[in-house]
Amino acid sequence: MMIDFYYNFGPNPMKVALFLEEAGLPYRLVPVDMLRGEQFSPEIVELNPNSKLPIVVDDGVAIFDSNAILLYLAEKYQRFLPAAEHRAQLLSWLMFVATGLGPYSGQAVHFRHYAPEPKDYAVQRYAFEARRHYDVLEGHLANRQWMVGDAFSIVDMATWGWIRNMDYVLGPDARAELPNVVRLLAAIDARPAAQAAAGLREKHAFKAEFDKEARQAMFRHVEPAKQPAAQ
Ligand SMILES: N[C@@H](CCC(=O)N[C@@H](CS)C(=O)NCC(=O)O)C(=O)O
Repeated sequence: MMIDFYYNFGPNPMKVALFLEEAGLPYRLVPVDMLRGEQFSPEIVELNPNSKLPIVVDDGVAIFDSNAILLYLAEKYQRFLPAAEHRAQLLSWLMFVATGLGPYSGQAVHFRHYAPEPKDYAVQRYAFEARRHYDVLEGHLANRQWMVGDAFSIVDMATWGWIRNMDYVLGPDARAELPNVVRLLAAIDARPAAQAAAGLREKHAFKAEFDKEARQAMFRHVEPAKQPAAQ
């Protein structure tokens, strides 16, 4: 049994890295360099028509989208699933991360750090929505140690992928106003598996320079890649 893990160090692949390390499953790393546009290669598109990471191929079965991967692996290997009575909460919070926390945080990063001027309205909109989702987390965690039930689960892993990037998403001042989120982050960061997942950074030199090639891969709405000549 071997799992192929197509990854980079983005928030979404890191959730899956944490699961694989926590579960102690044997896996092979397949780095995909998104600043070089490798996510658009035929091999990747075949596995994930959406051309994004992470992707896992487990026993010949390909699965994409980080939260789907977490649920799939948790159910398959019966690890890090909240108790059955918490099933509704598991689905609600996993979808909250998948459809709210993640996308709004991602767009907040885009507008805050990458968009050209004028961008005030968009920065305000996405900073507000990202922060609103973090505030929902903060309230939810006020009287509980973990996201769902009373044990560490895949929902904490999904949340970790984003909250470990809190400063970059919300700016450095937010931390002081989100003590419960910071507490969850510290509890997960202290786990050896989280340290091993973070250590994957040393295993491959991903491209760092955000040059024209990177913009052609990441910002195709403004910098379309050169199309191959018509036959
Ligand atoms: N909903 C997807 C989002 C995946 C995603 O946006 N991944 C980023 C890295 S964290 C990516 O592959 N970006 C490449 C691109 O946008 O071209 C998930 O949760 O897995």
